[in-house]
Amino acid sequence: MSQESEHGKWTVSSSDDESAGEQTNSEMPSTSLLQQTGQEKGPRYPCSEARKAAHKRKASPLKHSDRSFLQEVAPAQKQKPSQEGLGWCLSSSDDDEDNLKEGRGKGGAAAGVKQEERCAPKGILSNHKLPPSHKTESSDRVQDAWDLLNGQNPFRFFLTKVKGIKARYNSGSLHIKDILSPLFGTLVSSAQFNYCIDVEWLVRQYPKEFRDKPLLIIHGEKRESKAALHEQAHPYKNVRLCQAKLDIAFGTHHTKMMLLHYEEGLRVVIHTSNLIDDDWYQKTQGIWLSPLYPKLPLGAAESAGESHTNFKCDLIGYLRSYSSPTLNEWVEIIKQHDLSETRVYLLGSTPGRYQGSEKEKWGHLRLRKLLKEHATQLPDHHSWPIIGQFSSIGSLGADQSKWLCSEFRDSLISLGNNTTLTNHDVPVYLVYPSVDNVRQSLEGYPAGGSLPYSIQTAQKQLWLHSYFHKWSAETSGRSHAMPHIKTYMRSSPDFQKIAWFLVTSANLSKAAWGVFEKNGTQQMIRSYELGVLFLPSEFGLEAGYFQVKENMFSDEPVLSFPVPYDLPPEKYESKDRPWIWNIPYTKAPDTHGNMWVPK
Ligand code: JTA
Repeated sequence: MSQESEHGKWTVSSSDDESAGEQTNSEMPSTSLLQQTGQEKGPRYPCSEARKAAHKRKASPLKHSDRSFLQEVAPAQKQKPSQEGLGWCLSSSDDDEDNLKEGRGKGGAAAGVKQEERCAPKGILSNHKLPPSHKTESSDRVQDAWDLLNGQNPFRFFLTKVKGIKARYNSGSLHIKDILSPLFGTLVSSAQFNYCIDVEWLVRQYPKEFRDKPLLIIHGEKRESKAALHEQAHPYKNVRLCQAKLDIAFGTHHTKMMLLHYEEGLRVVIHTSNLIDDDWYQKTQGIWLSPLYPKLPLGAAESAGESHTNFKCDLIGYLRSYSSPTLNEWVEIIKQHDLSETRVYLLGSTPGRYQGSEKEKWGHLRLRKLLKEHATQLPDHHSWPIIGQFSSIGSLGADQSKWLCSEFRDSLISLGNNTTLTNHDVPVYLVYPSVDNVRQSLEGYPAGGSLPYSIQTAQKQLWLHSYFHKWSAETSGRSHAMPHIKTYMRSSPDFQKIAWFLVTSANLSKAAWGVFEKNGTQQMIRSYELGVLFLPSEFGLEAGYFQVKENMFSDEPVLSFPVPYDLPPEKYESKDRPWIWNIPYTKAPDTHGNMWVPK
C-alpha cells in the first residue's frame, strides 16, 4: 500500500492498518524479543519496534550522501547550543563536551571510570545533617550534590545529564549513577519500576559495593519478552523480577520509580527514563527526588509519617494496586518511614474500570480532584492555558470533542471549586517535537525511536496537529536533547506564572489518562503511570501560582519554578510536521549526515 498525504509519500505493510492508539496496535507492537548482543541484531533487552528501528539505523546508517537521488539540503548543523544562559543553579562539572559514552566505542571505559570517581567521598547527603562547614573539605562533586539535595531546589525537580552540551547546562542535573551513589545513602535494597530494562546495564549503574544488594524489578513484560528479561536477570542472584498484571488489552507498565532503602532511611525517585543507556544519554528527562525519609521509631502508629499531601498513603495505595505479595514487602518498609516532609502530590494510573468513590483515585479524574481541593481559583482563570508536553500520542478520536477538549481538558482546568462553564474558552497548547526538531537533535533521526507516534494513528487525527508547538529549550540548554519527559501545567496568559506543574510518565493517551465509559459513571485505564504534582500552596505560596523561572541558571527567587522548556511555546510553521516514527525521511540529513528509513 502506498499513499500520498499530509505526511508525504510512504508505505506500510498491509497488516498494519488497524490501529487503536498509543501502544495499542500492530504498528506499535508490544515489546518483542531481541537477540543477545550484536548491534545489527538489535539491543539485548526487549523493546519496541520503534526503538529497534533506531538501533538498526544507528548500526547501519543510511548516509544522506549515499542516496541514489539528488537533493540540495545541507546537513543539519551539529548542535552547539549558544553560550548564553547560565548553569542550572550549581557550578559546572568537568565533562564538558564529553561525547563519549559507555558502550559507544573507545570512550566507554573512560566514561565509566569518571563516573566511579564521583562515588568516592563518604558521608551521606541527608536533608539537614551535613553542616555547611563540612562542605568545603570534600570534592566539588560533594558540594554539588549537597546543594542539589538541600539548597536552592525546594522542588527537588531535576533533569538528566546530557552528553555533548556545555557543562553549565548540566549543572544541577543528574545521571543515574549520581542517584545511586553512596552520597545519597548506604543502600540496603532497592526496587526499580520501569518499562524497558537492560538488566546488565542497570546493575552496572549501582556502585560496586551495592551491586549485590537485593534488587526487585517491576515490569510489564509477557511471554517471550518476559522470558528474555528473566534470562538476562538470571546471572544476578540478588535480582528478583515482579510482573505487573495487565489485564486490560493494550495496557503498558510505563511507571518509572525507584525505591531506595538505605541504612539511613528511604528515598523515592519518580522519573521518566527507561533503564537503558540511551535514555540517560542525550534526552531531556525529568526526575523528582524525595527527601531522605528517616525511619520511624519502633512501635510508631500506622498513621505516623504522613505528609500534608497524603503522599505516604497514596504511595502505599499505588503499590497495593499491583496486588503483588512481593510488593507488599515494600509496603511494609514504607510504613516504617517518616514521609511527612513530602511537598508533592502523587498522581498515578493503574489498570482497571473504576466507579463511585474509586473513580477519582487515578488518571485525569484524580488530577481533577486534586486541583479542585488544593488549587485556588485565579482571576480570569478561563484565559489561563493548559500546556501538555509529551513524547507519544495515542488515538484521541475523530475530533477534539471526543476526549481532548471534553473530559481531559475539563480535568486539567479545574481550579478550586469553580463551577463556571466558560471552559470552552481555555486554550490548549501541545508541545511535541517536529520532524525538524528530531533531525537537528543531538541524536539525529534515531531520537525518533523514542517518539513512537505512528502514521496509522496520526492520519486519523489531523485535527490534533493544529494544537502542536515545537520543542524548544534554550533556557535549559536542551533544545537539541529530545524530550522523553512528559509535563502538564496551567499557565498564565503571559506565560510568566503557573498554577501547577506535573511531571509524569503519562503521554497524551486515553490508555494512560483514562476515558469515561457508561455515560461517565465509569473511568477505564489501561496502563500504569506515575507522576508528581507541584502545587503552590505546598510551598507556602498563598498567591496561588509559581513565578516561572526565566533563566534556569540565575538566582531568581528560589520559589520560581524551573519549567524545562521555553515559554511561550512556538507554533509549528506551515512546513512543520509532527515526528512520526514509521515513515521515511530522506530529503534532508540529520546531525550525523544520515537519513531515516524505518524497516
Ligand atoms: C519507543 C517507548 C516508555 C516507552 C514506552 C515506547 C515505545 C516505543 C519508546 C518508551 N513505549 N512503544 O514507557 O518510556 O512503541 O511502545 O520510551
